[in-house]
Amino acid sequence: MRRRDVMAGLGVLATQKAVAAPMPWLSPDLPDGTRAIARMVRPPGKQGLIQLTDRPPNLETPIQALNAAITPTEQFFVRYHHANIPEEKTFDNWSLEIGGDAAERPARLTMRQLEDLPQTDVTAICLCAGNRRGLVQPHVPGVQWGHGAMGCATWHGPRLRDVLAKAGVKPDAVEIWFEGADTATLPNTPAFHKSLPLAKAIANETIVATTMNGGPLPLLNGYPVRLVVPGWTGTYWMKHLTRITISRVPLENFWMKTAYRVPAGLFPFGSPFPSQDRAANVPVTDIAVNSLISWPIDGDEVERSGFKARGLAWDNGRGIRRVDVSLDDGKNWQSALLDRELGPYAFRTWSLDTGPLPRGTVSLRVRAINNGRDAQPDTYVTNPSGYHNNTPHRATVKVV
Ligand SMILES: Nc1nc2c(c(=O)[nH]1)N[C@H]1C(S)=C(S)[C@@H](COP(=O)(O)O)O[C@H]1N2
Ligand SMILES: [Mo]
Repeated sequence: MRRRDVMAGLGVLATQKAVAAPMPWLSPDLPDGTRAIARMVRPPGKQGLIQLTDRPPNLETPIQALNAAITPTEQFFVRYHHANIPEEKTFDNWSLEIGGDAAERPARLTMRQLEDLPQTDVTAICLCAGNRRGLVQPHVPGVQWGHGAMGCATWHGPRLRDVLAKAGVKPDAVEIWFEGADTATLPNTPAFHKSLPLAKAIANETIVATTMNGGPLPLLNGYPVRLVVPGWTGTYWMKHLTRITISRVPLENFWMKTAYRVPAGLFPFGSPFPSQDRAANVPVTDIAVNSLISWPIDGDEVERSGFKARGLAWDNGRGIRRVDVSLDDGKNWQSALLDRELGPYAFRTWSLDTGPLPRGTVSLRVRAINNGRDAQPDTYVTNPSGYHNNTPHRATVKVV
């Protein structure tokens, strides 16, 4: 697939445009400017996604597709920092290079060699730290995401630990650095390279994924292989992986030192990435506890006899303890029924039977608590880049 084809494909369903047009797939709370340019697109190999920017492509999953523990591959969101996305055929002779000053020896692994390592499956949420940024007040710069910069899939491949062992990790290794094949269009844009602390890199759950939901990775989700870092935000999940560096020193670049950071002590995750901590700010790491009402959505009409509200809850892998739902905009709360867990890093689906309802308007709200007793705050925890927006999701519906 050629990059130009991908770009052309992004416009296929560009029909709705006006702010006032009915767009049930677009969050009503996004800034007007975003609502004006957002459009439903169908890139090659994908189904309906909401395009927020086209170069680089940033496409979110409509809330209607976030109604199950596993997100369909065809509607899994897409996030890029650079517009030069390689074509599939670039990877025909792909291999993964491993080296660095804390590697015992350089190594190079073909797809076949990756597939010959012990394989594992992990069902995990890829969630952009900026998910719901478009809903924070006051607005902050960055992609104005609604609710759909997230998805959950079953990923398959070797553990990163076993991949690193092919090169050998010296005792003084501190970080593992990652590079992908996409590049910037302008020469001065810093390359999107990211790193992980050794502990998370060699953790059981961290894998080099060669498949997604049982099929090949779509080009836009990281073909031929991507990193999967369960429990941590999407920024570390390097796509189109080409090179791994086992390093004695921290990675110092724009994407580590300036972007994807939050004020120190603001979020309850401790210090899982000490080599990148500074007194004033620390890297985003864990996924914050959060939840979503998948159905009904804002503006829906529901029956007076009652209905079954449904949604998702998730966190960084400690597990969801409880989901509470309010039918009166946060005055009274009742516990939802939690469905079976698909593993600690997956979406947990929930439901609640409302029982009979008074005619008029009902404002639903949802909030989750995890096994670490982390709860969703009532008001957004302000931070400069609009990360970790986990205020309770709300849906206002009409009872008829
Ligand atoms: N090569 C590459 N990998 C990348 C990125 C990127 O821009 N280039 N973006 C990261 C970010 S910030 C996120 S949220 C996830 C999104 O993964 P997806 O596009 O498969 O949904 O990819 C991560 N991996
Ligand atoms: Mo992201």
